[in-house]
Amino acid sequence: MIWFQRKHIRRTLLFASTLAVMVALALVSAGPVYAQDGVPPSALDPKGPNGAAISSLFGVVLAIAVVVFVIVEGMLLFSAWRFRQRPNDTTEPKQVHGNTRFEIAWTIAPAIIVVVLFVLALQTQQTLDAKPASAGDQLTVKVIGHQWWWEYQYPDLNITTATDLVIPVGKVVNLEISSVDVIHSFWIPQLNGKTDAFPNRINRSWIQADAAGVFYGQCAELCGPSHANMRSVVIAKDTAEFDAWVQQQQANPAPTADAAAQGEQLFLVSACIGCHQVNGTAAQGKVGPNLTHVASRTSLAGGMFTNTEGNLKRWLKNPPALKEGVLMPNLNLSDADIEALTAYMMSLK
Ligand code: HEC
Ligand SMILES: [Cu+2]
Repeated sequence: MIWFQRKHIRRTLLFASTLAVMVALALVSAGPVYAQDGVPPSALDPKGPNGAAISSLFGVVLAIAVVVFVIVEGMLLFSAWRFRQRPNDTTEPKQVHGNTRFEIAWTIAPAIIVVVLFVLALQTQQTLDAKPASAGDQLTVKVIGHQWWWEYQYPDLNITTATDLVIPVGKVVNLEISSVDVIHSFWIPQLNGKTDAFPNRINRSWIQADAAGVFYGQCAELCGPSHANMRSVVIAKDTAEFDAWVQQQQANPAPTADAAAQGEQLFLVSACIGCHQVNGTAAQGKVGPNLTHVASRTSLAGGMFTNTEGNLKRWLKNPPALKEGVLMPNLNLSDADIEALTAYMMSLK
């Protein structure tokens, strides 16, 4: 008996100290600072019809789970207390085995619950597939996963951009989701559930934002070392603002300042053009994000950094040092070249 108790105490101590070490590690390990930190996207705070359908299904499932939990735990605690050993108990309790009525009950009850959940999930699935009857004018965007950033092409508007998906408020936006390399999964928790992105296949989904706002997303399929650094930002704009954005994106930018013009010249004779496109120039590379309007985006490198002069410089200095496994190499640029290239990038509004 004493031996048992000592062992018990040892185990408790071991468990408590392991927990303490884990908590300490979690607090100490400071990861990179993401553009979206402080605004964790929550599927339980939906901002569009699809997000709302998913979140209300979650509410129902949670309610059922709470009822089951209370009943099961309640019975467990009650039995442990009611049938506990008392000081003057000398005989063993009555030994029982099996109870047909109970066994039938606890087989049928969960089966009914599972069927109910199945029907509810099917209904929600239908809601997600059907577009609202009122949906008039719609927009189509091709969402293309790359290791480790998302590309967006607006075929009807002739726009290509990355990381920031700009959409008009209140409109159905049809997403044609695919990938150029491995399997990714496009997920904006407040607007819709996950949709896998496969190479050589288009998966369709749609989103609609009820009001103007910024909704963060995260690649939801392990896709390599920088999977965690593959984020996305949906920016829903009112019609007038969206139209202004479209016009801006359709125009070819022209660097005005001297430093930017110098940077453009350097860019056009550097390795950059083998991987990046800038509309209206000789740069037609397709490996990295289209940079035509890079300065108009809120974040860089798959949403890892806010798009600032300082972060652009840090990026050009040594991308692999900032992003694990990144497909943009360190080009060993001099500080003067980084200045000029950054001025050019910042002129690409
Ligand atoms: C071998 C191909 C390659 C070369 C060469 C290259 N890049 Fe990149 N670049 C990429 C890739 C891939 C990314 C996306 C990386 C990521 O986010 O995972 C990228 C990202 C960027 C970004 C961030 C864009 C955004 O929207 O997130 C900038 C800016 C950039 N590159 C500028 C340059 C400049 C300037 C040069 C030349 C000095 C250059 N790149 C050379 C492949 C390349
Ligand atoms: Cu991923």
